[in-house]
Amino acid sequence: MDVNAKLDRIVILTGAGISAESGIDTFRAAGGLWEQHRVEDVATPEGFARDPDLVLNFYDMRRAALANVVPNPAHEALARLEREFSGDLLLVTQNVDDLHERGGSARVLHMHGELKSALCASCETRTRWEAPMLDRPPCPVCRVPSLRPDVVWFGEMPYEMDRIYRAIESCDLFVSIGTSGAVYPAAGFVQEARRAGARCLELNLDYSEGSRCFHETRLGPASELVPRWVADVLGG
Ligand code: BV8
Repeated sequence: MDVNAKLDRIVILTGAGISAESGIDTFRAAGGLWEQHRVEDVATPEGFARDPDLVLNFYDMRRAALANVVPNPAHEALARLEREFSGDLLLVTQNVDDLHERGGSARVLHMHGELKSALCASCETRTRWEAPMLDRPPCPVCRVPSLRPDVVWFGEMPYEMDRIYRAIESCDLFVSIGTSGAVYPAAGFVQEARRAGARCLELNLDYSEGSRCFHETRLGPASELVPRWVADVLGG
């Protein structure tokens, strides 16, 4: 099937794999983030309540590490698609890094939040944030020292789910890039897209848990597959 046939609306979902070649650890690769820390300890509200210093330090380290990495050609290709594609494009990322933005994408939906955002547990304000949180800085709005990473943990509701489902319901093409398909509700988006009649394309280094749901899976590094796919869409 020609996944790039007549295209008016594209929804893209990215995961840790699109940032892997920039040097950011994925979650489930050998030596990845979840090998160094149990998910339950660092990516759940219960883990945060149990040991806030461990969790704040885990995210402080990841936020600081952003200064040492740069976007790769896959991020830059999606920014080119945003600039040059004449139809509707929604870029949804599960990633909490800022590489899509630094690669030139202006409209990015971070469904799992962002390292460079702080959420106040007292007044629920979300604030752009670059500094550590381990030293309990006061919330810029209510001044209470109750900031947490503005990141969606397991058991918490991802952001803008209604907007995402509306876009999936009406898209011609759903493209998944660099994700294992291990975490819901993101892992279920491809089923929603198929139900809505969209063509579904997967660009990934390996087969994922959702590969059987895609019309086409292309295996390889994102820095090669994504620029080639974008050139095909824009040239087509
Ligand atoms: C929720 C932020 C509902 C934190 C993350 C069924 C339905 C709904 C929910 C559930 C369900 N079953 C279970 C649940 C609960 C749970 C869940 O899914 N659990 C799993 C373990 C089964 N889901 C949740 O809790 C979610 N919330 O459902 O709320 C609700 C309802 C009512 C009331 C309240 C709530 C919230 C989940 C969000 C968790 N937060 N991240 C942080 O970053 O620290 S999850 C994290 O892992 C990522 O954000 C991502 O979403 C997920 C998967 O990671 P990937 O990005 O895919 O990375 P991974 O390492 O796994 O894979 C990398 C891939 O890249 C690989 O395939 C690899 O081959 C590829 N790759 C590597 N290199 C390259 C490459 N590809 C291309 N090029 C390369 N170079």
